[in-house]
Amino acid sequence: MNNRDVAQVFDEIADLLEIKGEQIYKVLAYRRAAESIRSLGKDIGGVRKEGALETIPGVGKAIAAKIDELLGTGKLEFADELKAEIPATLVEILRVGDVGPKKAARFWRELGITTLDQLERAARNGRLRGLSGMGERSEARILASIEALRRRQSGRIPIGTARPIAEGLVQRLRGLPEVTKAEMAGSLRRWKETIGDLDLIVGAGDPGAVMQAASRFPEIARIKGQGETKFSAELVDGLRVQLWVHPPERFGTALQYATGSQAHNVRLRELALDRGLSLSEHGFKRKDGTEIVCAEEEEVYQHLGLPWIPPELREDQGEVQAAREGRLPSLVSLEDLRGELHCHTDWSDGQNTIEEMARAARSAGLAYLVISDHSQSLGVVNGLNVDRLREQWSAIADAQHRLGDSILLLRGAEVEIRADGVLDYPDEILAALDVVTASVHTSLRQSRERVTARMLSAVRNPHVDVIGHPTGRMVGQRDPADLDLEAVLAAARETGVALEINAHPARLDLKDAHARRATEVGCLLAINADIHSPADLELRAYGVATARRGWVSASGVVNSWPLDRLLPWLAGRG
Ligand code: DGT
Ligand code: CA
Ligand code: ZN
Repeated sequence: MNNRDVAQVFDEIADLLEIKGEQIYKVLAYRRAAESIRSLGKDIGGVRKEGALETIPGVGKAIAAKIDELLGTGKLEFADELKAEIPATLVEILRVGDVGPKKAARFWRELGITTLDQLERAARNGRLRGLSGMGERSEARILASIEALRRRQSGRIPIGTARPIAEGLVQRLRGLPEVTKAEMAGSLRRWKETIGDLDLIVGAGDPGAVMQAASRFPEIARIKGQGETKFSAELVDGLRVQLWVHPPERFGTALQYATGSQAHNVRLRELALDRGLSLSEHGFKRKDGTEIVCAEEEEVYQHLGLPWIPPELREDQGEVQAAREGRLPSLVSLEDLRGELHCHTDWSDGQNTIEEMARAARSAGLAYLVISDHSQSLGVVNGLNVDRLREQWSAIADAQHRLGDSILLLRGAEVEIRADGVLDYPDEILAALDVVTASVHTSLRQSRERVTARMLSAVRNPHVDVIGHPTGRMVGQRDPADLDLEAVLAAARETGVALEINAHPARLDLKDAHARRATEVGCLLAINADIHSPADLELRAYGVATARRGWVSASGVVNSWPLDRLLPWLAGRG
């Protein structure tokens, strides 16, 4: 045990005592001891041998005995007793940046919170702000700290964080004179929902020069390693980057290799071997030692007798077999989307007016936009009661009048499926809406039976057209509701309700595997960005990628349909 380890034990004791509500002078005694041990400047083991522990400032008889026990046995009974008395999981809460022992104690005593998950749920449901001295802002800070903690623990970051950073780096790389091509590779290019490290790949004649230049990018904090074709670094925000540099004439094999997935690459190497070739990131080698180099990735697949396989499919989930048999799906693309069915405005928790959102949607090339603010029971987001909803209809008509026929506005709502399964508006209101999206935002932790029954009642409601973010999961932060998804899919197929792929990178719900299953079952889907501001329209790319990872074609996505197909579909529903 070194000085820091010992100091940490005393800090932990202080935390536990403070959570326990012990006299503050006792708490401070342990903190002071921890502090002076940390700044001691010589090895505490040596001080103990000299019998001089009590000469350390803040260390009296009692604490000296504890240091002695700790260094002698590696354990401290007093600390173990405290841990037995106070829920051990509370210490986990202390690792959240914005929560000290005082707050942890209050969460425990006043709200019964003992775990990180419970704290997060309480913060999301707005329960923390009920405590005196806490407000919405401190609640939001705690949520952000929990996210940061989870990120540190899992070592993976959401794709919504990773891609913008990677895009910036790719632009910088493309600006270098030596560079002919620069692309994302790895899980970034396959659009996995979380990213371990950023793989970037460059085609350049002089790899050394590129690595030199890249090492001076302001985003790069330190170089972790450098080889002939690879360079790894840590960014200032702690993310890791792998930069692959290959000569332009070998860029195709290198890009294919670096894109992965590893399991997909293994399949390709097997196919190559069947043809007497060995495949590496540098190229193909024939048995006689001669090489085939590929500048383009398509050529790699061609040499294996395959059509090019989109990166989103490269997970060894049957894509190589499908490619061999000529039955790769024709995947939905961003250009296929003709409308957004999920738009919030400043009538509820959106940031912009109906007209501003409509103009933004039109600029993004959309032909229709469904205004779908929250319904009345969601007070925290200013959900609309029936009177305000009716008022909104005239506002939509006014906006439509000003916009002319350049984009069609439809009347919608994101209607809460209440805890008992009842929808948040009466039937005659639902019937008057063009598009009804039913979603669950609260009571997600109900039993499997209840939450499934609740979802099924929405799917079977004849007025419901779309189920919003069906499982309620938040990537890396909140588990999905305990839904019987197969039952929901079967019912959705039967009633023709579309299931949303919510494109927000914090949600991606349905996720890739669920989207694939939904497509296999024959359900309709909708890809919506759940927009709260014009900038959110860009998030549609994450939803499209999730759909593509789920082997989804445009024909099964209702908002890829032109109006002359969408409107009859809507009219044919309740
Ligand atoms: P990540 O970073 O965990 O989100 O996932 P990836 O897929 O980006 O994986 P990563 O960064 O370990 O490696 C990037 C690519 O490099 C991977 O997709 C395929 C290739 N690769 C890495 N190691 C191996 C390997 O041992 N064998 C093969 N065939 N490919 C590999
Ligand atoms: Ca990676
Ligand atoms: Zn929404």
